[in-house]
Amino acid sequence: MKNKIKQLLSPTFSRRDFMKSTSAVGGLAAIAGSISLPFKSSPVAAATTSEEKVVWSACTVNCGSRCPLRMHVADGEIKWVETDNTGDDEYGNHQIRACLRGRSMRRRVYNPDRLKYPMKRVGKRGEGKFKRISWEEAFDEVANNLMRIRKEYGNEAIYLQYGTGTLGGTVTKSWPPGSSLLARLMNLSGGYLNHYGTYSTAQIAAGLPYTYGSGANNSFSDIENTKLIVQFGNNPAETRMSGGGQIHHLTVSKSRSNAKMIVIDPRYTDTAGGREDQWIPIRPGTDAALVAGMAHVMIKEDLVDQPFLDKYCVGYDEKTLPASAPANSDYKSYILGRDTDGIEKTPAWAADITGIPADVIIKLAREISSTKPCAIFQGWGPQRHANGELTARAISMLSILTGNVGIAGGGTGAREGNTSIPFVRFPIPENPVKTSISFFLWTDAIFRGVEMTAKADGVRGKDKLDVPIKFIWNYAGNSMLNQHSDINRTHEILQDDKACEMIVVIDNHMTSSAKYADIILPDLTTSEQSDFCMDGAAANMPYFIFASQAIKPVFEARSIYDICTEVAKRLGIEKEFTEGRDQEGWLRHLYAETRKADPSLPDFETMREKGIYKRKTEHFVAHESFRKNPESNPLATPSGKIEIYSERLANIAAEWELPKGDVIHPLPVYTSTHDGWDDPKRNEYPLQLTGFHYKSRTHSTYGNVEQIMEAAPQQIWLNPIDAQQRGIKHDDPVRIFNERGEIHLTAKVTPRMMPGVTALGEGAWYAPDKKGVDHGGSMNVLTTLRPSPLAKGNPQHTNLIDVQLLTKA
Ligand SMILES: Nc1nc2c(c(=O)[nH]1)N[C@H]1C(S)=C(S)[C@@H](COP(=O)(O)OP(=O)(O)OC[C@H]3O[C@@H](n4cnc5c(=O)[nH]c(N)nc54)[C@H](O)[C@@H]3O)O[C@H]1N2
Ligand SMILES: Nc1nc2c(c(=O)[nH]1)N[C@H]1C(S)=C(S)[C@@H](COP(=O)(O)OP(=O)(O)OC[C@H]3O[C@@H](n4cnc5c(=O)[nH]c(N)nc54)[C@H](O)[C@@H]3O)O[C@H]1N2
Ligand code: SF4
Ligand SMILES: [Mo]
Repeated sequence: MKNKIKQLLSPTFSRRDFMKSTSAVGGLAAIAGSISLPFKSSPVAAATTSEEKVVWSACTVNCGSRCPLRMHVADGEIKWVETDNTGDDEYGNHQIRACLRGRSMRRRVYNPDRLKYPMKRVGKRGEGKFKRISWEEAFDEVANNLMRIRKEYGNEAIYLQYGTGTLGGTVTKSWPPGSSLLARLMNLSGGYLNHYGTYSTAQIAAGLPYTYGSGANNSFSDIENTKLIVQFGNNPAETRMSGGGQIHHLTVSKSRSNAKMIVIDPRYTDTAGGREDQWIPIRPGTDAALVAGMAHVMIKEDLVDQPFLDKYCVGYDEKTLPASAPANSDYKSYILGRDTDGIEKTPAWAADITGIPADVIIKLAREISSTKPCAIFQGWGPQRHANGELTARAISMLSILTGNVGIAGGGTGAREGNTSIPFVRFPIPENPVKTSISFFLWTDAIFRGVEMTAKADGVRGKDKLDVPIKFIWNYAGNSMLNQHSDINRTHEILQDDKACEMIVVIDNHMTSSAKYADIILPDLTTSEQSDFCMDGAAANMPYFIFASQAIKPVFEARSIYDICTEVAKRLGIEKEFTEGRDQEGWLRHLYAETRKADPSLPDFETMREKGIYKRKTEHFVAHESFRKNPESNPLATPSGKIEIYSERLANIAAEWELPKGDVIHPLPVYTSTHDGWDDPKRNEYPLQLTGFHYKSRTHSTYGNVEQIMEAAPQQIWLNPIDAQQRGIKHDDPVRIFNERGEIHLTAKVTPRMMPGVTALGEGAWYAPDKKGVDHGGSMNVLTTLRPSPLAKGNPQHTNLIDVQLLTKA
């Protein structure tokens, strides 16, 4: 492994490697084989000088950070990669040092999976058989199908798929899709079916605003003012890596306050990793029960902040319940068992559900309520569940009950906050189509689109969908397959090319999603073009990067700006699309607009030369002005207060059509769910399976860099007790399965995973054999397409499985 890491950082990755490995790869083998590429017509243009130059570039993937890369280029080739060298080690002027993924960028640029030419599907959809076509053919094919489908079904049949592969760019920005160049193109020609919500934050973003009117929390930098940090399923050591990432802010500010840190997670995470004072493993999907058990202690022992609850909140007790609410529907009554379910939410009750001993729950409740201020954060792991909307609101209850909202060192219980430097984005005309669906229901919208309604499926802007999805633009996304749920079912839905008639994939690599394309358009990487890059989760040191073109485009790859311009030409809207500018022209224009609003920013040429601009801002304290004066600074809730009881949710619960078992509730209650710890299905599939975002990849991106895969291999995490029961030892090959699919992988047997629960890093590359068994460890083989109740989002961490030792047949 040591060797591999050395290799990863070494400058010797030759052009020949690129070529050699190219011809060794499945889907592209046919192409590479049929077109011989002599060395002299290599993909990388010959340089006039062998002198090395250093070019600022960036890693623009969706990991929550965003890192500058300095590309060392000679002979027209990236030889090696460094990162930020501006600033120093002083916090606030620190270097934004890229993680190992970003530093392996040239292995993504020169990857054997790299898409080289436009291609057209020749086999069945999903088979991965393509033929090379010219760009002219490709553009004609795309434009003609767009016009045909538009005419036959209307613009509502055209969908922009979720894709976050290059959300850090400006011209190249892939997410939110409504801010992408494709949205500009489509909105100039009739519009497209939009989506709301994200795979990242569906449940918390849908739920928490009912409580606070927003999802804001204090910045991590504010931890220097706290006494106690509590992290619910929050793992910035893996999900916000790098010198610019939140993990750096957490570590520094924690060392300044010397605050104690408690980590609540079914896994012992890298964020715990010796920094924590206590790790409390919890059964996935049960945080709301833990909170209720703690609330019981706080109420019984008179530890709640009653004046705060009376002044700032709605529905803690009868006093502040809205008039429309039935008797005993307040939070205190729920906890004390005076509501309709009649169950007292004692620590013992919570212990049965969460797997956390009652005495630990009691001690935690006393500690959180007696240590002031206390900073509670939740990652997005707890909410990526079948009851995630309720869980997100429940966790925030701890901050509310203890009166920690709106003060330095306290917080709201949401995810940590960020600041950014305002930047003018590409102008996107309004979408003439007003309909939108949940980002997660696009597969439904393909096979039963016209059955989908507002009340049953969360269709917005209309009572129901009029047409199914017929055309998909998939730009910088692998959510056509790998990142979406229930891969086997999704495969069936996509394979029918009479249903969705046209899929256009614009990517750098032959991903599993690209295999489902009808037309593949090879895009440039960030290294092959110029762009402004930003929007990292950077606490109180926001920054942006000017990424210059480091190398010429490889093979026939073209930029998204070019691609959209060519399609616009065929749709007769080229002038409207380009407004007479090229990519550089737009960068200059957008930056000039940005500087108009903020003349203190460096000029364009300085940015190009210096590469990065950083700014130090103050701590961010969420809802500080509300805390100071709630009358003049109300929250964005209907009452202007913190709504523990939400009248709006009570109305939705009464009006919406929900499948059996789905719960929408005005209070942040605990509910049990399908595929949860107490689902009867557990007799058959006894282990819970959660996902997590893994350091070896950003979702699936970088998942084909061999050296990184070896440094942090894909394995299923399994507690020694569960392993022993099954005769499994560390590194043994295992079958992982449920009713939806099967994966073969090796086991990581570790006490870092709580008993009864397993975990897989999400995003591994799906690698099915002929029987459909995945050998890549892509966990969406096992996840469900059933959406969560309120957000209609992805419950991708709620799963039941079994694991068996894989014995050779
Ligand atoms: N089971 C499970 N599934 C999950 C999750 C989970 O926790 N569990 N997490 C979900 C979450 S939070 C998210 S955000 C989604 C992410 O899902 P996606 O947004 O689909 O993320 P990636 O898999 O990284 O796919 C990004 C794609 O962009 C491509 N790409 C990278 N750079 C460029 C570029 O410059 N140009 C072009 N054209 N393409 C580029 C990459 O090759 C890759 O195919 O996954 C979701 N899926
Ligand atoms: N290296 C890397 N960084 C990334 C990404 C990546 O793919 N790779 N993806 C980026 C993106 S788009 C996103 S949205 C974020 C995702 O950020 P998060 O959603 O916060 O990340 P996860 O790892 O899914 O979940 C965080 C933790 O929650 C735990 N968890 C799961 N279920 C529960 C539960 O029920 N209760 C509790 N208490 N904990 C639970 C998991 O074990 C995990 O340790 O990360 C971003 N950063
Ligand atoms: S993957 Fe994230 S942390 Fe790593 S270099 Fe890229 S932007 Fe930075
Ligand atoms: Mo995400």
